[in-house]
Amino acid sequence: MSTIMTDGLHIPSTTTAAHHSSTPEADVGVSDLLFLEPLTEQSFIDNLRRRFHADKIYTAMGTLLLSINPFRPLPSLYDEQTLRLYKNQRVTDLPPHIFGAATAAYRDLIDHGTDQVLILSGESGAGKTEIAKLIIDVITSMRILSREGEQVGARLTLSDLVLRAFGNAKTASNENASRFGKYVDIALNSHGEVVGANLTTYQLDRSRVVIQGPSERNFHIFYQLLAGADAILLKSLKLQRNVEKYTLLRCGGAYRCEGIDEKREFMTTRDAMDGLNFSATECHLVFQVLAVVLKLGNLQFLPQTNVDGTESCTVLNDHEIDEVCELLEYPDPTRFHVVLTNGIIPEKNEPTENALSAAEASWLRDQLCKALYNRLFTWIVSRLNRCLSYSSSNSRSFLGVLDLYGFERFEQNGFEQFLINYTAEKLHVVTYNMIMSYEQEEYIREGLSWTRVGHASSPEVCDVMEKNHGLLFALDEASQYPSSSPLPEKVDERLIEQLCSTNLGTEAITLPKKTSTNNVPMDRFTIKHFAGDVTYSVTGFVEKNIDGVNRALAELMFSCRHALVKELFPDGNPARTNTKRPATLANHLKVALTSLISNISTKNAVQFKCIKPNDRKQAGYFDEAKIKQQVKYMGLLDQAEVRRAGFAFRQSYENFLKHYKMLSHLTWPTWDADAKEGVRLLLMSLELKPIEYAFGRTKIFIKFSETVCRLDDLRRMKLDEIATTIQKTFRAFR
Ligand code: AOV
Ligand code: MG
Repeated sequence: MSTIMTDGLHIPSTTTAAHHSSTPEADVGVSDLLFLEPLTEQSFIDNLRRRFHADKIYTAMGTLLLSINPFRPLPSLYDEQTLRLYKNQRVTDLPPHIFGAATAAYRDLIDHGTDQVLILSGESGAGKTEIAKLIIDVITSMRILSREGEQVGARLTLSDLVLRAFGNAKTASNENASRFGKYVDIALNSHGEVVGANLTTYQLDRSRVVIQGPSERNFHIFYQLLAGADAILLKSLKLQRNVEKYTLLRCGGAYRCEGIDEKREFMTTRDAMDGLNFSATECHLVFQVLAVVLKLGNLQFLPQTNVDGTESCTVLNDHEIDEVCELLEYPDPTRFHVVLTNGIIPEKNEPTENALSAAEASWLRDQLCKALYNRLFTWIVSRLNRCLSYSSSNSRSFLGVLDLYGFERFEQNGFEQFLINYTAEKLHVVTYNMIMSYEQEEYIREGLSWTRVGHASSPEVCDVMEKNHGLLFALDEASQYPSSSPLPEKVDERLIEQLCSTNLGTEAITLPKKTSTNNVPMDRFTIKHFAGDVTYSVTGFVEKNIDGVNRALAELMFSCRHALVKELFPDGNPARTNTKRPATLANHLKVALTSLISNISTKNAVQFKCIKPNDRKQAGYFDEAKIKQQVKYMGLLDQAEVRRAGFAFRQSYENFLKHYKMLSHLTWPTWDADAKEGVRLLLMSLELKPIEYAFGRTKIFIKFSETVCRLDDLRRMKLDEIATTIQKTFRAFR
């Protein structure tokens, strides 16, 4: 066991504060892993197992909260009474719980005025989105003082339902996987009441609209619509109830989600839209876009060979085009047909000399489906934001909740997994280093005697991806094709060849090595991610990376009378010339993540680590190897070591004194000498034990969060006392 010196004090790294609530209970292990003795990988896992089998899905690690997905509802864990308990009692006196962690972050924001960001991490299906929802429920219920405050809470819940319907889908690892990243910034006024929120979403997995992996589905809303729309609505959308009629809904081979009543879900989504003041017309416009996507997806192109030997095509099922035109209020189906099969707006309604082959036209059709759905999703998010908006003069502090998609590894991994795992990699480096690097550096900088524990996470994978002439750069360069026509053949293989020629291969990335004698396929590469190696098949990378939409299609959409579709395609306005390079998704994501990370680094971060107990999504099954792997790649043991030896709270002497000086007659009401000396006197008069704090160069460090809670309780009591005295005095003078 290592010992750590702080300001001359000898602090054993295994603190056993008697007042802490985490005394081991016979069968359920310790509730705070910082108090686990001995702290080894096996004891860590055993402790989690004991708790898991006793339905104790939450375990603390200081201020970090671990949760294990129970894969079954545990309603008694989240009832009103439990919520009230956590809201009204000191959270450190209660067992670890998401209600406690959310309440603590809220109190920190109110008591210390520090903006908070609550970061959820864990692999796909670990339970991040469920926890994010619970956090938002707690925060919005903390202080409701007005009807407006009540309304914002309800709207946030409804927004979540709409986002789930349009942005989630069944994947191989999660029946309800988020196919977009989400950051919700909740704004609070000076009374601590929620006044509004802003949603930022990251990169919707739009390829899913046209293709899904084995046993996967398209976005939930399509299935909900077909199952839940009444006969009149279906008829007006020119849709049939049978899912199998739609190519885009059956390519993954899975139509149903275990235990989900699609019809009821549709009512829920529809009610949520109503509750968010989507007008009946708006809802209808949205459903029409969905119908258009499904019908376009059904279009089949019949190849034709021209007299000169070139290929062209014609649409086999023209009636779908007629119906699409009716839905979009486009008056000329023949012209629509010509644009789809030629890729340009023709002078007259006749095929051009550059007619597209059937494969090219199918490619164009898919581009249009993806663009329609993706732009619809973006429109919905901005519509939700309008509904949640707040005035900047009424907002004083912010609490953000970050729920990005989790690490994924399937048998076949493509561009979607590449973006998802790049995001997970970035988040891992940032969250791991918050403790393993920045935290320890601060102790050293502040002059506390500190022995380094573990090592910072190597940003090598991110480096190889982001550096000049790195992977993302090469992908961006390879994607500089106009979005007006299909890509040349073997464009993906050329990307790999390009990567090989720049010697990008390092320990973090393995590229195929082709020699004159072997015939290694040039279609895959492997990245050594924090959570394991993933081999990506490069097929489709370039195409999926290009975000633009063919100019002629954009013009076609803009020229429809359908109010929403017209709004979704401003780039189709012929009066607008666009000389910009087409956007690429990977690059766009890189910029968005950089901005997100710089935003969260200005806030106090609270971390939640979600663990998936098994890959079978089975309740009660604790797959030890699976859990061990997650504990390892998240670096939880190292983090526990730093946390148990480190400090839960720190603040500059000036701010600490300003905040707490009212607690001691030695510093209150007037203390204008040296702040550090003031803090020393203050702590002495509060009779804090030396083990509870350490003096740094510019800051005071407090070891346990309980100590801070105690001080905050005392401060609140003191403020109440002062308020009562003022009231009494005021009454006496009246
Ligand atoms: P994720 O957000 O981490 O995956 P979810 O939050 O969607 O994972 O959880 C997956 C499923 O596990 C949910 O649909 C629930 O059925 C179940 N589940 C999760 N947490 C709980 C809980 N606390 N109590 C009961 N059941 C739970 V992804 O979005 O795939 O990365 O992209
Ligand atoms: Mg999720």
